[in-house]
Amino acid sequence: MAKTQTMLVTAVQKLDEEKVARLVRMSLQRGVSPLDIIDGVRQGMERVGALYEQERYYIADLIMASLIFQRVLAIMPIAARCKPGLKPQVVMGTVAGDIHDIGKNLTAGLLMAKGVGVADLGVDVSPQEFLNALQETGAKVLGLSGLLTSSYDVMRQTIKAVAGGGLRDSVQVVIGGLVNENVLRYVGADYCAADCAGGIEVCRQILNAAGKRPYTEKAAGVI
Ligand code: B12
Repeated sequence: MAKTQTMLVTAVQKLDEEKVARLVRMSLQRGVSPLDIIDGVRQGMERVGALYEQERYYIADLIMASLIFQRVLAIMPIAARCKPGLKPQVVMGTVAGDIHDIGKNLTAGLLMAKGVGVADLGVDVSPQEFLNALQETGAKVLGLSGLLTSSYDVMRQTIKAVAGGGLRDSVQVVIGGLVNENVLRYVGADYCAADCAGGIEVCRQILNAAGKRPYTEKAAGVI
């Protein structure tokens, strides 16, 4: 890992907002890709999460980490490239009971930047709401985000609801967040993406009719 990237991961871990902003600007000026920068910030946030788990950080620290991430996104040249008003090809949301949305927002934003229409349903989305959106839009990809262990059951219920609505054969389900291959099998999804680069690639492959191919990024090791 390059020195600046290592410094970035550490600055996020230490919740040093100003240093993070400085390092992000410096990396952009040096031509580091926004996705690599975001990955560095994500790694720092994983460390924040681990410290919280060890009870060395508090909930306020998780909130601070998410504010730092939002600031990084504001510095990134992503939002400017989003094209609103596209026909939704992907329905996406964070499943019921879960309000983590940074990764989902990032993935949806980057997909739109690549010209893919996304119906983003937000957070705490029920299985029925996902089904309704698929029926209304005719989208062929369903993106489910979840970062809580309890979200796995909700993902499973959502996929069952899609099947109950007669859409399971025509809709490909991609899960993201704190997921891995075991979660993929448990919930009955088609693809699993642990980062947005992989998620975007898999959505594009599906939309280009590349067919069903199980896909996984790094194992998150949560189950
Ligand atoms: C920031 C944060 C929060 C913020 C969320 C702010 C927000 N607006 O999202 C706040 C403070 C609100 C929060 C609250 C809670 N949190 Co929290 N949080 C985190 C933290 C530190 C970072 C998550 C994050 O944003 N990462 C950065 C993004 C960019 O990464 P990402 O989400 O993984 O997304 C990437 C990919 O997964 C992918 N992706 C994501 N979604 C999708 C969807 C699709 C379709 C695709 C293709 C790709 C994709 O693309 C992204 C970019 O690469 C994690 C720690 C961790 N290890 O992740 C804990 C963590 C997820 N939280 C945790 C917990 C326990 C909680 C709380 C229950 C705490 C509490 N006691 O209240 C609450 C839950 C509230 C709820 N009902 O949801 C635990 C979950 C443990 C578990 N296994 O269940 C974690 C793991 C921390 C820990 N180690 O204990 N949290």
